[in-house]
Amino acid sequence: MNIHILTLFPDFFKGFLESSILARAIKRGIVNIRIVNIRDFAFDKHRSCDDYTYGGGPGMVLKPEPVSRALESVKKGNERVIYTTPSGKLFNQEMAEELSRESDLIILCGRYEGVDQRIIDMYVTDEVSIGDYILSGGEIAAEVIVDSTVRVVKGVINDVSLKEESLENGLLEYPQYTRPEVFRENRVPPVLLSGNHEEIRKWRLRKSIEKTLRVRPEIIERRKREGKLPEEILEIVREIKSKGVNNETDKGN
Ligand code: 6GU
Repeated sequence: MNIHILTLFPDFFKGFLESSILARAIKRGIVNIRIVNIRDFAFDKHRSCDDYTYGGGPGMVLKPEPVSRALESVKKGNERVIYTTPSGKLFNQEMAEELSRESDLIILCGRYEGVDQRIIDMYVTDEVSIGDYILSGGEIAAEVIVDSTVRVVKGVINDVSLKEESLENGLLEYPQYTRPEVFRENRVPPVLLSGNHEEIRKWRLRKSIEKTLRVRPEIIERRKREGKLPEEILEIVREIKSKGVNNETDKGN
């Protein structure tokens, strides 16, 4: 997979590309990431990339010429061009999985008040936001998109861990423990030491459901509407609800 990231702040990506999973995927040749400095395509005297907004108002807008030249320099054909902006479609795991199946991606990092609309109209296939808050630029969003996309590219991390973690049943993760068995008088839940795999599976499922009902109840409601919750889960949901959702913690016992 080839990813081109177009930005006015290429230094932003220095540490990022050296981070573990990504660095390994790059080293193994599974992904290829190129950072393109938009300023290298600004040809006027001051190499300026932004200008005032027509119609008046605060903030600067990314000029179309340098951005289009930068895009043309990396575009091969009909690959997706993602523009990071707080007014885009909300990014999620499903999008990461969809993007992970593409062979080429271009990500244009938004800055200032945004980019000239003609760039969006002419080149952008996906306007993407990573959440309902404002970042000072699209670089962090681009990193989020690349990280979550690359780690689900086939062969980057092993299938078993992907399947386990991925909100496969749509629920949040159950609690995890490692040694020691007792830490400052707090024991690991005994069921996890029992060796009874079916009991462990049921305990984890219940913990996942409890946590989801507590912090993201809308996930359960949506999955229910979509008919995506198996009877085993529905039954536990009903049981927990009849007792009232435990609003404290997800401590083990
Ligand atoms: Cl993609 N860009 C900016 N500037 N802020 C954001 C965002 C993107 N997603 C959420 N907030």
